Amino acid sequence: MHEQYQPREIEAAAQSHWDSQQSFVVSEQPGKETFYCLSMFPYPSGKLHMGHVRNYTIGDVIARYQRMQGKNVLQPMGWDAFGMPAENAAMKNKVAPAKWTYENIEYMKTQLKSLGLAVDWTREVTTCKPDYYRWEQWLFTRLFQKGVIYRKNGTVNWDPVDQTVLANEQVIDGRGWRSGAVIEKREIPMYYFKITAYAEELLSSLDDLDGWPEQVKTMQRNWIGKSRGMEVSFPYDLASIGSEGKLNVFTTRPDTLMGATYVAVAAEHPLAAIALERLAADKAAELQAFIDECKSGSVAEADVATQEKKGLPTGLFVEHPLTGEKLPVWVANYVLMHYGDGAVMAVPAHDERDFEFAHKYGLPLKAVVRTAAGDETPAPWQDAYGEHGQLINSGKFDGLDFPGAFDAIEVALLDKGLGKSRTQFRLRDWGISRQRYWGCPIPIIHCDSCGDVPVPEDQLPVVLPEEVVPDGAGSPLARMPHFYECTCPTCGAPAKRETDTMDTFVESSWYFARYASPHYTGGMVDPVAANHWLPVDQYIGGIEHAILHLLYARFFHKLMRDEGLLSSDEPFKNLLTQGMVVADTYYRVLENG
Ligand code: ANZ
Ligand code: ZN
Repeated sequence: MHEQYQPREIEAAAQSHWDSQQSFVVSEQPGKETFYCLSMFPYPSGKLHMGHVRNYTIGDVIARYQRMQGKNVLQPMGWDAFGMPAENAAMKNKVAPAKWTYENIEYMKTQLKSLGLAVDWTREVTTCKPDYYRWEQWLFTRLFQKGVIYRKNGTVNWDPVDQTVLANEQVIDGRGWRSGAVIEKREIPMYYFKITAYAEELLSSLDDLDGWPEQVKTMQRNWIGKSRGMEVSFPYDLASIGSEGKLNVFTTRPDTLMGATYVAVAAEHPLAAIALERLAADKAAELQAFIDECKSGSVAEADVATQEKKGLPTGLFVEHPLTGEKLPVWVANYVLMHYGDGAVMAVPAHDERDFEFAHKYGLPLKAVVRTAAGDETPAPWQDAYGEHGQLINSGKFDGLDFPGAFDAIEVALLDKGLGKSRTQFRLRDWGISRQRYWGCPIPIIHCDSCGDVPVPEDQLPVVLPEEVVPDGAGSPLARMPHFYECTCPTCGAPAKRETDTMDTFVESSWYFARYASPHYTGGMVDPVAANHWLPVDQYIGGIEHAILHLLYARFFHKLMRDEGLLSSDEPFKNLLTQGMVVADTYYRVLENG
């Protein structure tokens, strides 16, 4: 026995003993209490970093503790292997993303193994392998047939020099990261998961997740963003617009209706097109230039929120639904076409964005909510007053509080057929089409006569060719006839295979379920094994995944439940989020060197 701990010797001996004994290989043992301990799987970026070590150590401690409690503990590991870094590395080093990825996996696996984690390596899952993603494609075809996946036009960042679509993070200050060209917005057909159909459940079942940090649940609630508001219609002013109709807006503050002093529409809104026809030539040209400007620039929500507010008057008017007063219609860059109705009733006294806009263009302000200090106007006007309060300057609604005003104004609008309350979610449907090479192919065939045909089950998987080195100019798959040329499964005519791949968040949305039966060939999961192990008892990972990954995984779990593949409602019973390791590691050199 050595006096000092000899890690190289002792750990190597212990690890080879565990290996030969298959100490951490587990199987379903009915009757024995199970514990599924899962750490978020790594992206094979090259080498492990301290964040990995920290994360996996936490998971390993929990797994070993539970084993010592006599439980049948599953602790699996795998690789989140598709993604853009592999394409970037490929372009830099002229090596295929597949080769780069597999080599990284091999190296990182030896690193992970040397940590001596109590992992059942027989369950290793690698998401870029066809035996994994074929089930993702299978589920896609099922959901497409059910209408849970659908196709519509989506807006993307288009790099006019590289002739390619860019991800939001590849747009830097409105320019392409490689070309430096000013990015344009483009509409292209994309596939969407109808996650909004699950918005209500994704929100309400958060209440059952007692083992999740409150902070993460709050972030998810805010992301889903349920708001009760009102649909309000502003009748067209016949003289200026030239036809009858109504402008619909969505507002969460119907109590401020009497304070609306103008309305603003998105650049893509139909009223903007009407304005172009009716304005004098010079004004129309100016408006057209502004609309074009709005269409360029990044599509990222954060960029839209922080950009300088700009707009132009259209010369059109609408009528206030309750007073009949004529309100000018503006086109404004802060109004989003794909949110609500693509138009807002602007209340500069109580909405920050409207305040900034009205201030810039000299539009009137009308205060309709008394401030907490009891003032009519927060003098001097430096900012909008966004709090709820008692109504003022609102005629018969004066004195009402927020809920009272909400109801009374709804009654008044219903009476005129110009509005009704509506629940709205901030959550959008999940667009998963990526014009990238290193991802799971979308299993759709486009036929001139049959339309979008899902690839039949016996033709799955649609295998991604691995010997490809992308060059950054669009997806290489779109230039590979032997990949995209095919025949229509329905009518047998020549057809074209979809060349877009899926968002890599799709793979990480169900890997936890695949670990229950990683070698199962009869389906996405073996339902018996899935129900044996799931839900995960303890999930461990970085806080940076608090919103998207966890929301998509919860969504997928419910999709799989509704396919009859598993029976629980939620994938992760307990969640532990570790912080990110961002600082330098401090160390001290001992006297002896
Ligand atoms: C009038 C108003 C007065 C508003 C006020 C707010 C405060 P959430 O909570 O995110 O759902 N809005 C509606 N559609 C929009 C669009 N397409 N683009 C940009 N903004 C839009 O927000 C709903 C609020 O966002 C709505 O309520 C509307 O502004 C704005 F004192 O209407 B509000
Ligand atoms: Zn066909």
